[in-house]
Amino acid sequence: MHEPIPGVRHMPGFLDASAQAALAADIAGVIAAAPLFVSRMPRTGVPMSVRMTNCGSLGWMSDQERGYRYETHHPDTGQPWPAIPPVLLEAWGLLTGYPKPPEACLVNVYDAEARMGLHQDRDETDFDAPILSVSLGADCRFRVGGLKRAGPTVPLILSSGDALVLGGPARLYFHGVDKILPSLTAPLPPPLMGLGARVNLTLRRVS
Ligand code: MD3
Ligand code: FE
Repeated sequence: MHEPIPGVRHMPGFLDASAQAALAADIAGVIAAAPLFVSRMPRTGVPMSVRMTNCGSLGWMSDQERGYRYETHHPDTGQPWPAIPPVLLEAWGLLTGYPKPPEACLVNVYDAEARMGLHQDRDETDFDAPILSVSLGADCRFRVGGLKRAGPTVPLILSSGDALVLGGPARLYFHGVDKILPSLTAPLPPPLMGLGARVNLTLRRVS
């Protein structure tokens, strides 16, 4: 565990192979109940390259008409999001120490060509709570900057089983996923294999 950037805590190998496999099974269950969907950029309607779903009481989504937001129900099925798997709630308590549980767990599924442009996470009203990210599957080249889009950024490799906690000053830092590096790593654990190359779980307190 190291903190090259204040507020960014990277824990390589936080989940071992068997914990990753168990979590992958949980996430396959989430996707079965809440199918992957494609969010679109506000105004332009350009589809994002990442497919997503959510678990928890609130789920993040975006469409052309109403933009980035949290919703209590799945946009296609109209059902409430499934529960956050207990292992992720335990990781939240252990790694963030935040007194309240996460409300949202965004499940991002990347194929080999998917990217996520530099952005800030600011659709929440509680910026005091940290964000917890857990990665499964292929490595990715991730980038963290500062509070201004144009400032310098630091590259970071996220691998399967890694946890990342973003708190304090880093909570509002610009960040993005430059590239999935499928050749360098193991495939997604079996229940998720075939859905994509990399899955990231982002836990947030919203309100
Ligand atoms: C650094 N997802 O869903 S998670 C997102 O790998 C998102 O899917 C990426 O960015 C992914 O919004 C990155 C790690 C992460 C999350 C929030 C951050 C890094 C962050 C907030 C501030 C700084
Ligand atoms: Fe983000």
